[in-house]
Amino acid sequence: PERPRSVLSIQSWVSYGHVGNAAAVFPLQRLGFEVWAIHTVQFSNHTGYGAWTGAVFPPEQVAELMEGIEARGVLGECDGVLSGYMGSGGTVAAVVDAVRRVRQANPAALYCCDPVMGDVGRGVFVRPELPELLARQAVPVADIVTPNQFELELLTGQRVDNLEHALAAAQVLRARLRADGPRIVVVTSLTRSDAPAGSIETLVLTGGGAWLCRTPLLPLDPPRNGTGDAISALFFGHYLRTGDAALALSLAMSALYRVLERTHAAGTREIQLVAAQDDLLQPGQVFPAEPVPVRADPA
Ligand code: PXL
Repeated sequence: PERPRSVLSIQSWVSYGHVGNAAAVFPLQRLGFEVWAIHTVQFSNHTGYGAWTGAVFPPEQVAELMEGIEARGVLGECDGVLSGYMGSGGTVAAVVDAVRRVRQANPAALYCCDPVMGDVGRGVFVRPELPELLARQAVPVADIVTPNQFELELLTGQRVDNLEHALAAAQVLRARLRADGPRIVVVTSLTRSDAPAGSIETLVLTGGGAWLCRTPLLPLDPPRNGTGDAISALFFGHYLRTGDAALALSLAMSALYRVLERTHAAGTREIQLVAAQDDLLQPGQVFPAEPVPVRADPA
């Protein structure tokens, strides 16, 4: 019998709307994954509204839930760990320990770290200790990192304004990932000065090359929270399915574009993942991933 693929997803939960696990669990399920969700916080809604209710869960709760899952004897069935928004600094160490436990049971499991810290419009929107903790503890054990342009600048201390800058910063970050893994950097929400006007891109850098995928930039104002969470989940899911980073990039960007088209048409503040569910696995319009020349790695 062929067991289903499984992903452990450690992120925020919101009752209303779609960010964190509420933007990642359903897309991964729609791609055919069993999703083991651990929530780092439980809020009424995302923090972009400026007001919310609910609580940040203590980091010990992540460890407690991991112990419970481990006691079921199933950790070896876990194909990947995905992490996103953490409510507190202590949660970073708890996630790193969860990754360690999973790898102990399944050395082939991959860890995809979305270093959720902020974005261009809002600046840093997480607790101030998180950027350094993510950089010091999570990035070095990750196989895949999915910063947006703002987070790539924050992690590397380099300005990202054009394609050359983006590739250079991605290479710096790539060198900090776990050496035994595929080492993939995914830069989302890339709007560089040398790209065609009215477009938005995602850049993927691997050991085998780099690719860009470009879609039209939809006039979404305010910006829709959760798009980064959804694209990380979609990229990770499509990569685990196919083992092909360029294909995963094309499918994830295309799916997200269809979601955002629906969101624009519906005029909703929350991304329309449910309405666009048929596009998550097989997007109705596919934007290609174009290879980008990479200067030889001096390492
Ligand atoms: O999309 C990132 C994110 C995740 N989780 C929560 C958030 C945000 C961004 O606002 O508020 C709870």
